Amino acid sequence: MRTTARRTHARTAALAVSAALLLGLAVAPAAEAETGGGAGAGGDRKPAKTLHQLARESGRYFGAAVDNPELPDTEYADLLGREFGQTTPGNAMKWYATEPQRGVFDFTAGDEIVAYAKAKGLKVRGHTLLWHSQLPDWLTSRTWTPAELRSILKNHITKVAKHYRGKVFAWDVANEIMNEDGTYRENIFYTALGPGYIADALRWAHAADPKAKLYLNDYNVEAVGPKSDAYYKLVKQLKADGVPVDGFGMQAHLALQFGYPDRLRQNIQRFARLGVDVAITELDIRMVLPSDASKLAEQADWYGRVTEDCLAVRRCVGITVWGYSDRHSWIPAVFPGEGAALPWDEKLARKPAYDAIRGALTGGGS
Ligand code: 9MR
Repeated sequence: MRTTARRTHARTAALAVSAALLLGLAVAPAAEAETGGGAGAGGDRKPAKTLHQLARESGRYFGAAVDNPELPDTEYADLLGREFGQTTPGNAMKWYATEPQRGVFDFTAGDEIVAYAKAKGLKVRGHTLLWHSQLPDWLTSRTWTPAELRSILKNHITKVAKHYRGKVFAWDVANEIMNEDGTYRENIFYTALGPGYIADALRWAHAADPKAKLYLNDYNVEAVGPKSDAYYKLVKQLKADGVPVDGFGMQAHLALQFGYPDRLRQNIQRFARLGVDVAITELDIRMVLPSDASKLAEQADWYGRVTEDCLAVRRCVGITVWGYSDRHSWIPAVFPGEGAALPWDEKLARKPAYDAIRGALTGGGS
């Protein structure tokens, strides 16, 4: 139903444009209408609001991840500054980058993103204080006693969170700590310290930056299922124990071939009822390549639905897309033969997904 309605609407819009062209009417180039930076030729046309400005109207943010090597691509980076109100560093704040040697901290890459964000008026989500992946060799290449590992983890979290105090508004404190079946992932911290490392990490992060919103964050948790159930139980327990947990991040790396997570809205709602915020933290919607009009229409429909599902719950505070153009995306390297996952294409032209997000943010569907 929903897909049909959206497609019908898209078709109607396309027909209207064709009709206007036939009649010789001026049709504003999309980029100009979006970011014209001023009035149109007649002086009476306001530039269209950006995705973030629209999200802002309901008290939310609309953001995108960025990685340091992308910043010199100024055409690309300018779009980030123009369209979004929030950014997440794709890699710059991960352990391998911030503590490349034991006790030796390097904030160069993270600071670069923070400076860029500040210059463009974007707020920053910190990502991530604790993860099983992208750990430095010094940490993974030998074994540690539980006491050593606890002290290493505490020091890392404390130093990084203190450095970015006042510069990030939220942290993904613990990233991807559950298995698909809802058991704890046996990362080096779990193996040495048991599940209590998660509460400790949250407490240390809170001590270092009392104002930052502290999140648990994972993928494949958008639907209701064993993995999201495990987080639900964990967040409930942490709250009951007075542990500082403020939010649950649903990464939302979706793929058309696996179907839409139908109970996303209900899932967001149940976390909100536990008294935590929810954020869509790493949204992208990939497809098996090549893309075609029907896949792009389905992708657009999904982008619209995710946006609507977030908007439907007061405590869903914002949406971050993981990159924004197919020019720079992690997907083709990890899932060969898949991609085209973002709302802008390689040439930075807006895809149907962009209009669908916009439609959802303006309450008119896509
Ligand atoms: O976008 C990140 C990419 O540049 C890295 O190569 C990759 C390494 O695992 O991590 C990507 O970001 C991940 C994020 O930190 C956590 N959730 C999954 C993301 C995609 O892999």
